[in-house]
Amino acid sequence: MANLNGAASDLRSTFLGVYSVLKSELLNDPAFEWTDGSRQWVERMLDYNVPGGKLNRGLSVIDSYKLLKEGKDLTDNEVFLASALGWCIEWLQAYFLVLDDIMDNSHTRRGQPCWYRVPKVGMIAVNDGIILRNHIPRILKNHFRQKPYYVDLLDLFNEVEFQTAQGQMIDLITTIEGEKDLSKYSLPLHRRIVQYKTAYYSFYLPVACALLMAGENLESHTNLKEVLVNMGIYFQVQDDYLDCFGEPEKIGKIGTDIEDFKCSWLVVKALELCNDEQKKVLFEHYGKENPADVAKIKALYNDINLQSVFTEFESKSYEKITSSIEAHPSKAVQAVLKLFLGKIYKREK
Ligand code: GPP
Ligand code: MG
Ligand code: MG
Ligand code: MG
Repeated sequence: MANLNGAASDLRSTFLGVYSVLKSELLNDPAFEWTDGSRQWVERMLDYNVPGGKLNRGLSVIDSYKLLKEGKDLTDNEVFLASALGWCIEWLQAYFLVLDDIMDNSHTRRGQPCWYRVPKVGMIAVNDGIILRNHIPRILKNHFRQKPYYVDLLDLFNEVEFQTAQGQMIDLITTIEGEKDLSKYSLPLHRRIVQYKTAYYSFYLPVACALLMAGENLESHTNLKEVLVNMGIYFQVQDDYLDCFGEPEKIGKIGTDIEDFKCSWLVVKALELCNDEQKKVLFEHYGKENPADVAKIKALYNDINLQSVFTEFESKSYEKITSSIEAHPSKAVQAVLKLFLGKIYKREK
């Protein structure tokens, strides 16, 4: 393979090159009797759902591994393996998003219709989600079976998937039709949801993959995990904020949290800040499909200045996370964490 140790701008194209390799292995998986039709379906499904995002999670594995190696040039093989792990996370993300969009009744994702909304896809998307999920252990088997950390990798992906599904479960059961009750929404409930549904797979998993590759034992990195989970919580608060206040052209999706009665950071803060009259508006109009109801909620969010409440939260979180990073004993780990925080601070997409 060509030189894999290029500048940062080349990293993305190197990473995308690895996607093509992994995809073609999966499309020629000897465990299945492929037909042209089935191969075309999976290829289109992968191209539609796997590589089109920001790729932050995937690229983070390579960045983390580099920093853990303290600047030593990586071999081509190391770059390939770190990229393959990065792609496993992107596959996991694709699997989650395909199914999450069905559950959230979403319309668009990454600037295009959600996969289940594509003509002729519909509920085949559920099985496509399962296929995406099944690809992960196949990639790991193809490239990591002989590694001493293979079992730990499998266990890590299983544990993190478990945590995410638990978070998604609480996210969903708070919105059950007929049991909608805003008075149960609070900051601790919100924290519990987002810690599980987002933080582990988005922030802890990439670094944990890099640590395993570097021969580290995950049990000895509890501090690091805590900082990453806090970063993940901050990241999901941003996601909640952008759902309402972001520009769909930038975030690539149209928000549905108000319609879906989600326990979003915004509604939790609104409940905390509003007066009795505004509380009535929230209770009456939150969680309804009708655009007029949604508009009432958005107007209320503006009345209580939620945007500046968020801006305040954003700088406070940045300060807190930065000081917890600086308390970390290892400079290499500090560098990893600072890089991540820098990438998400004040993000607009
Ligand atoms: C993000 O929530 C959480 C996930 C994508 C995890 C889904 C987990 C499953 C087990 C399917 P979100 O709904 O706020 O994300 P978005 O705003 O991108 O739809
Ligand atoms: Mg969603
Ligand atoms: Mg969701
Ligand atoms: Mg969201």
